Amino acid sequence: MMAAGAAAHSEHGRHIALAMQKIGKGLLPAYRIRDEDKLYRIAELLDIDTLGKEMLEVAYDVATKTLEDYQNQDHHKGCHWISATLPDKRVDLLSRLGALPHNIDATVSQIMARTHIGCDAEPKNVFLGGIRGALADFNGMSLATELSDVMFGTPSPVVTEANIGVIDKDAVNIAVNGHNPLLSEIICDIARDMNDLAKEAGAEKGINIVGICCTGNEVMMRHGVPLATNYLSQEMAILTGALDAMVVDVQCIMPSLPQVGNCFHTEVITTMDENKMQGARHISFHEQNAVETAREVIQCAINAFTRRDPNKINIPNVKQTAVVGFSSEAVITALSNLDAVDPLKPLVDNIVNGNIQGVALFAGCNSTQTVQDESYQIIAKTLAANNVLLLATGCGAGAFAKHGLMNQQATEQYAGDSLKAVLTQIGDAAGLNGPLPLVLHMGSCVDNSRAVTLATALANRLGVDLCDLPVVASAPEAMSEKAIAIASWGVAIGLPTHLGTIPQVTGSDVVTELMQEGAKDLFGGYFIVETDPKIAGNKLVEVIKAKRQGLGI
Ligand code: MSK
Repeated sequence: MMAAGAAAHSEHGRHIALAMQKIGKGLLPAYRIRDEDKLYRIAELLDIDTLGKEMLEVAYDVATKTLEDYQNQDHHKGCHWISATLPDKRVDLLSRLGALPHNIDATVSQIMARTHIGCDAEPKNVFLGGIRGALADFNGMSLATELSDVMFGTPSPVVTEANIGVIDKDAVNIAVNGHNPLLSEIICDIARDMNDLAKEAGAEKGINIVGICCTGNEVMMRHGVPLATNYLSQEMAILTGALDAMVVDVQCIMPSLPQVGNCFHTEVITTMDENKMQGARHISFHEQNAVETAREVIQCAINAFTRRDPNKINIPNVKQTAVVGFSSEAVITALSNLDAVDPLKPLVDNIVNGNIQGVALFAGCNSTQTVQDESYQIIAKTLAANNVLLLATGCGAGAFAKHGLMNQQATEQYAGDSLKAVLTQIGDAAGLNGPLPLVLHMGSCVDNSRAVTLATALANRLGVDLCDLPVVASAPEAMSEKAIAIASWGVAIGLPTHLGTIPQVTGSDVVTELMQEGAKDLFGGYFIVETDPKIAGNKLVEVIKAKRQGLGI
């Protein structure tokens, strides 16, 4: 599962990096570099000389050096992105343990080889091999996130809406579902051009793009596109009878969608040649013809709109305001309103004085083993009442957005007094006329690296390792292989990491012990498996208190 997760995130990252290389050579006119400052910051981070180079040349060099993380054959050299993004102390520890990958592809391949019948059968060795795969996942997601920001813009706070009520019966509704923003970004651009065509077809309000899963998170945080739903309820968007097309790319797409679509007029459109579904229309996407593909997809949706059966339309009137788009840069910008010279200082001071007890990152999916979205809310409310700052990504972010925990009212209602005071101080200084939202939306599941960037900055600032910080992670509904990879690197970088679903390891007492106590000794991070969300919330509060004691604060 760790290898599959690493492969999924890293293929996504490779796709982005290869596209950026082509942009650097001027071969993809539909795309451009939208965040030049970030491009140069990354170039510096990766030790790339930019002197006298054109911006596109720098983009090419950044993409090329990034792709070395898929090709390096020297076992003594680690991946560039891990070395550039984790604290030195952590990189040293992982290196001593032999847990650092030297090459993403080779690491995935090695895991597949060593788990073949008759190979690695020593539990700790298998576990550490898996951890290398998980760290390859971290590397793949870091580069995917950061290069996406360069190409599509670094998210900053934007107000939008979430839940199934964002589907509008008077518009041509197109859902973008999956993970990779390469096509959805262009669909957002081209939809503006084709709006009048939709009106001519009878859609009073033109085209309404809505998001599902993590492609939804990507376009929500960069363009304020409303989120219809997250993983487990993706079929429900079709059941409204008003979804004209669902366009999918990669990962977490239910193969049942075309069958559900057949009960209505909905076009289910696959776009990646390596991700097709029986019964779906396939429109092959390649960056070179991104605009034509986007036009074809949108035209399909407009045509489908004309075939709608009004008697089948039933859109539940549920939606919530959500303030989203808190990249690590956006958090630093918000903090800089309090201290322009040293933006981290207000955060550090409030953690040290206890106004903020700690930080929790919610990551991961929905699972059929739980009531959808419920445990996220229970754990978050417990932590918020105990003055813990909350961050979220992926379908966890979707859960909070849909249920009204990503707005100012939620902060007023659920945050403990000192947390509320800090969020209000930052929000007011940022011109929001009130607090920051209760849960900060950091992006899609590939964007978990954003939270690590923030945690690394905190650790470096305090001169400690990540495992010393009062920072925890929680995946209450972990389901996919990617979620297992994320949780595993969370442990490897030192975070106590809660899982609300039981991982498939309980057949071995040795591995079960290794994940919990054994991992603690090796990494400082460890798994906390707890299926009861009330108990899980309290356990995480206790962990944060213990970490504070360890720091003497
Ligand atoms: S989509 S990996 S169900 S978060 Fe990113 Fe959601 Fe988990 Fe898929």
